[in-house]
Amino acid sequence: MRRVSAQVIEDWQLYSQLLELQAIQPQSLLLHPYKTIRTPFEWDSFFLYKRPYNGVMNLNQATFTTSAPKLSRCPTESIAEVAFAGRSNAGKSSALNRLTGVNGLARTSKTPGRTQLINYFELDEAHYLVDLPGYGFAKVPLKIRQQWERHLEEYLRDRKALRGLIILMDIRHPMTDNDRQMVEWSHFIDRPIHILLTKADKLKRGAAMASLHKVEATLKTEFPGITVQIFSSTKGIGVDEARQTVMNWLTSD
Ligand SMILES: Nc1nc2c(ncn2[C@@H]2O[C@H](COP(=O)(O)OP(=O)(O)OP(=O)(O)O)[C@@H](O)[C@H]2O)c(=O)[nH]1
Ligand SMILES: [Mg+2]
Repeated sequence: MRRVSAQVIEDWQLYSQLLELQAIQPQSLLLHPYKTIRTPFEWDSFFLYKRPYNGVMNLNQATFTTSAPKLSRCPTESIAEVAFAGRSNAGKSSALNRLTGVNGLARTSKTPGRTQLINYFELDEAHYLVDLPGYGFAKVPLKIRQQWERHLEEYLRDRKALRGLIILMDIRHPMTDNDRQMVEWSHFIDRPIHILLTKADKLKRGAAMASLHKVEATLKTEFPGITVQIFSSTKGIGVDEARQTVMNWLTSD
């Protein structure tokens, strides 16, 4: 029988635990039947075909690649990736689906705390979009939350391929304490940040613009260099602008 190291088994156990919390349903297993890793042996020799990078990148080529429980399990061949972070339920997975135009790419849910793993979507062999687990959701068990905070910190600090971070905030209550912590941390480690004020369709135009201007004023004084825009996955508001930022980061040297 093949042997795998204790570290592989430990990582696989963490993966399984998070996968369960993420509650992957049979439908999504059908969508990605060969991509759910069932044993530590498969986990150790996980292999997927990668689309070669031919100099042309298109967001709608995005396909699910893998789910990683921590940095050391993220794809090693990544040259450039853009991550989506934000409070649980802020609309990260919906934004990924809308920006790529691939329906059902990332799992969305009315129940907060659904994305528990670092979910990778490849555009080609070297470029990825990354759906990070949402922070600030009290119902996720404390131990998992602490573990996750450690892994998120490690990912943001040490992931060389990370070209930029899209931080999503609900336009009706942006810059919560958790959001602020996220912005401060990412700003500190010198990663470019672009904020999407999501669910803009839930506010009238005037109120949406007022929220935008308030966040802009805060950023100008406290976090110069960070950009912000309004966004709605449902109504398609701000999609082109957000796509442009993501593509610029992915193609920058
Ligand atoms: N009205 C409106 N609802 C949205 C929008 N974006 C997301 N939602 C809804 O908000 C809920 C959460 O969306 P998700 O995309 O799953 O949020 P998430 O940030 O990925 O959540 P976690 O994975 O739990 O961290 C779902 O019910 C979505 O349909 C939007 O632009 N407008
Ligand atoms: Mg999600």
